[in-house]
Amino acid sequence: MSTVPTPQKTNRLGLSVMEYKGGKTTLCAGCGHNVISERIIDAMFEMGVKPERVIKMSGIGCSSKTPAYFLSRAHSFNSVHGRMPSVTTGAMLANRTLFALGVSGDGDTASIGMGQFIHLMRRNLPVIYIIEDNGVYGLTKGQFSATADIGSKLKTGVINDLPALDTCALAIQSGATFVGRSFSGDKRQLLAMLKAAVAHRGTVMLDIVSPCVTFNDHEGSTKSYDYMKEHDEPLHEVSFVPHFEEISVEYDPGTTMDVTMHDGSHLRLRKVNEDYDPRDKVLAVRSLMESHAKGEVLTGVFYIDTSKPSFLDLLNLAEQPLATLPESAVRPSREALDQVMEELR
Ligand SMILES: Cc1ncc(C[n+]2csc(CCOP(=O)(O)OP(=O)(O)O)c2C)c(N)n1
Ligand code: SF4
Ligand SMILES: [Mg+2]
Repeated sequence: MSTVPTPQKTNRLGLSVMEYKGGKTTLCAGCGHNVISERIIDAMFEMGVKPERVIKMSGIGCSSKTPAYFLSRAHSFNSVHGRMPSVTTGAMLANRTLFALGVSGDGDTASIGMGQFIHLMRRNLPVIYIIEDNGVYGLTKGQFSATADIGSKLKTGVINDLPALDTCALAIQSGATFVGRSFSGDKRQLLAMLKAAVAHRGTVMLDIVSPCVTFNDHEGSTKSYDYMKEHDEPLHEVSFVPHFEEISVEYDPGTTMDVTMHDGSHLRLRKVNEDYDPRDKVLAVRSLMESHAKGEVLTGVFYIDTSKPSFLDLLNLAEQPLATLPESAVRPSREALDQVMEELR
């Protein structure tokens, strides 16, 4: 009896999920970063993003190694520690048709890369910037990073006596237009947020708590699986309807906020506790500060602004990617240069 092979599910580009995979991970088994790579694969597949259009950008760290483990058909640039934002900015200016996905760590972002991070947020460059946040420098054997909470404990018994930087509050204040926090262990929320991130045109900053099983998953850590299970406080239930799918589930405006995104997709936030408007910047920062003071880890989409122009719009760049413009279009003629020199005399 012959068995008929089941046809593989394909997306709107006719690609199977296999075409979104990458190399085999070399990270520790159980590392939260591996789960995030899986969700990125799912989100890109389900949104039908063409892999060849994607530029995977990263800095240095276990987290920054992960672009090797998804989308092997995409372009990839593993930059210097903390310098991914400037390399990404350059790449996007050279070719505005690319789709930028940056993966960083809490060390890569909140210490050596902080200056670059803030300026990237401020510019609202179209990029999805992910921080795989484990509160330690995993690659260099688990020292505290600047996102580690005050009072959290290393395996060696060392207590962190400095306050944590909140990268979400910083991103909102600096100018990013889609900011949220999730947890690698919350499959549904993370996938919905990543898909919405794909639909956004501007800087998306997602801080994803991602436990380091080797150096920061013990009792006394505030970035462990157990701690997150007990303290994760979802602000709302996040769901997402892409523009190419028919809306099949109606919603009650009294309990759910529907945000229409640039491409016509819908981000739906069903309230869990109280009214929350993710378009209110002050409320977003206040909610983050209040929940932190209560010892909770607030997750969800904190802030979204679909009206602010992206950096590429602001610069009024030519539609044709700069990288493909012929020399005749980008090189001033001798006459033009002579004229400039004349004017400077
Ligand atoms: C200029 C420079 N300084 C220091 C280092 C050492 N170093 C490598 S990775 C890293 C921190 C990585 O931490 P994080 O970004 O949180 O990534 P994780 O490994 O935790 O995923 C440091 C300090 C380096 N590679 N380059
Ligand atoms: S050291 Fe930590 S962050 Fe690095 S791969 Fe292992 S579990 Fe992940
Ligand atoms: Mg880290």
